Amino acid sequence: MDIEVDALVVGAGFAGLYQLHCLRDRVGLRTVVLEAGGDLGGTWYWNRYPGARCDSESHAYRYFFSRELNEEWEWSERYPGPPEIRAYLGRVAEKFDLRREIRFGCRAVSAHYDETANRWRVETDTGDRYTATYLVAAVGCLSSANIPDISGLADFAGKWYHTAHWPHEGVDLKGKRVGQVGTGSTGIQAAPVIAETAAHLTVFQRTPTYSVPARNGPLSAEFKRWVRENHEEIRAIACSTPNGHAFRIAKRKVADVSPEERQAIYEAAWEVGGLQFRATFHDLMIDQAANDTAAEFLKGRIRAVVRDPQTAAALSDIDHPYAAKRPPIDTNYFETFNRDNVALVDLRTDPIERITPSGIRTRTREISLDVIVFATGFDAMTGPLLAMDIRGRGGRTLREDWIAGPVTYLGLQVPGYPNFFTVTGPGSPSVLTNMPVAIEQHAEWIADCIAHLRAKRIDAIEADADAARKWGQHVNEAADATLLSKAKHSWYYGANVPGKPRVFMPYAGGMARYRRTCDEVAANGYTGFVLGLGGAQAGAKSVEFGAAGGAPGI
Ligand code: N01
Repeated sequence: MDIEVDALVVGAGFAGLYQLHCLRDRVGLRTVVLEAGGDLGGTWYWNRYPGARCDSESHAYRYFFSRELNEEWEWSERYPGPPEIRAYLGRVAEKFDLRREIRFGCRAVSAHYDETANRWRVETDTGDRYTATYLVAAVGCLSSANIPDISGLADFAGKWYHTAHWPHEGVDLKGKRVGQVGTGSTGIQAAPVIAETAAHLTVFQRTPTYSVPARNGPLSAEFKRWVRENHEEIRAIACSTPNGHAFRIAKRKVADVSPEERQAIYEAAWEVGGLQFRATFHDLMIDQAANDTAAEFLKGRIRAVVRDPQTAAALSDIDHPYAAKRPPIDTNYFETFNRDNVALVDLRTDPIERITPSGIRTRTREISLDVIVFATGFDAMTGPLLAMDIRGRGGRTLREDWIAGPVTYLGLQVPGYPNFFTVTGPGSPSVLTNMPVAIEQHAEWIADCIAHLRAKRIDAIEADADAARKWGQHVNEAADATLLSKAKHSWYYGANVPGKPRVFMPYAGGMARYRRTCDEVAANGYTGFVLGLGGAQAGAKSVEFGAAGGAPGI
């Protein structure tokens, strides 16, 4: 079936839903959303592993565009779990009547730009063909599962699962010997819950990681009322902090306080729990000596909790600054290693050699398993985009153009791909922020941009190649100005996927600063973009982003 629309949005998570609302209801475009999953939710549709929970606090993990929506909705816990987030998105879809434009179970497999017609031609795995003037990828940053290529997996006689494709009906782990590979944010959430039901859990750890207790719990009636009554204040904080969370980063530096005060600050933050721990000092992410103090505090906590000294040493021998890799938060993660039915394998000293029919063989032993859980993360940021066959001008593929790493302008557009937008694409703050805040800013910017094009009868917008090159430089400099650059083996650099170019992908200059840059670009006539096919109505191209330093957006 051939279907003609104004705008085609790919993905029906937080990003796709709001993009649909903006384009259809504010700009007045005929808009359709293609969604591979069977329902709304994006990452929250797929990630149903034991212990899955958001690590942004619920009062900030939401849309801010509608006060009425927030007055009607009440989160039950400090951190929402997937069912509650899906229920929230369901309410949003119902309130704004979004479902009728969404095609579920429909994966976009290719998107080719037809230069003659100035249209995007998109094909789906259901055989539908769409033609659209504007194409918006709202495919998420962490939606392409990374399943490690460990030899022997096909011969494993038990069952194996990746956390991001957890069966919706659940997995009965009762009485099972489970091996969990991976100890990032996901693995740290999953292990304590798996350990409660499995007969035995072996955690295979390649890189030890810091974690701070989440301290989840039900929200009091008083707090819920405060959230309802302070919509604008919460929004103002989330939109002005570098990381999009509803808490401010302290202005003080580590050296401003005595060691005793510092200890008291860390202890208080430890009790409060969650990502606020990294907001205790302004310089934690830019000064190694400052970061060392937080790192030592957190390593000390691991050693204090974990009783077996060898296990404690393996868990706390962390090789990167605190929060240089995405910092997990947990509920009883380190405590789990005190259970009789849990063991840790340190892959740095005893690496996996292969998977056998009956379990996992490391260099020194074979561990018998009924179930393997891969909590091994994602081909982040570029993975979901490159999974589609996207072709721009001259039939060039995005794969070719990104062979050395993603090239974007503001994480919003790619040179050579007119009228194609990415929501929270590589080069934008995205994963370094509280995602809904970054998503809202992008969806609104894209909608305003398209409204501008239509009002001025401009047929296309395309990132200028030179502006994209300069932006890429700026993204690198922003990362280099922080300690994020000290963890070159993180997924921020694509290091978790063999063969992936090592390029720092998100923008570390902070969400608030990024928002200002995007606003200035638009206000100045879309500097750095070429307006109109052939550049006939080219916008000014000269564009400066200033020095890269400043509080990082994490
Ligand atoms: O993935 P990860 P994740 N052999 O890449 C290990 C978000 N998130 O799913 O560190 C053995 O962080 C790998 O080891 P190493 C959040 O942004 C949000 O945990 O590469 N091990 C690592 O331990 C987060 O950062 C929430 O050496 C292998 C683990 O697998 C992002 O998702 C919740 C391996 C992967 O960690 C990704 O987190 C959960 C191999 N071959 C996640 N390959 C919220 O609450 C990989 N590993 C919002």
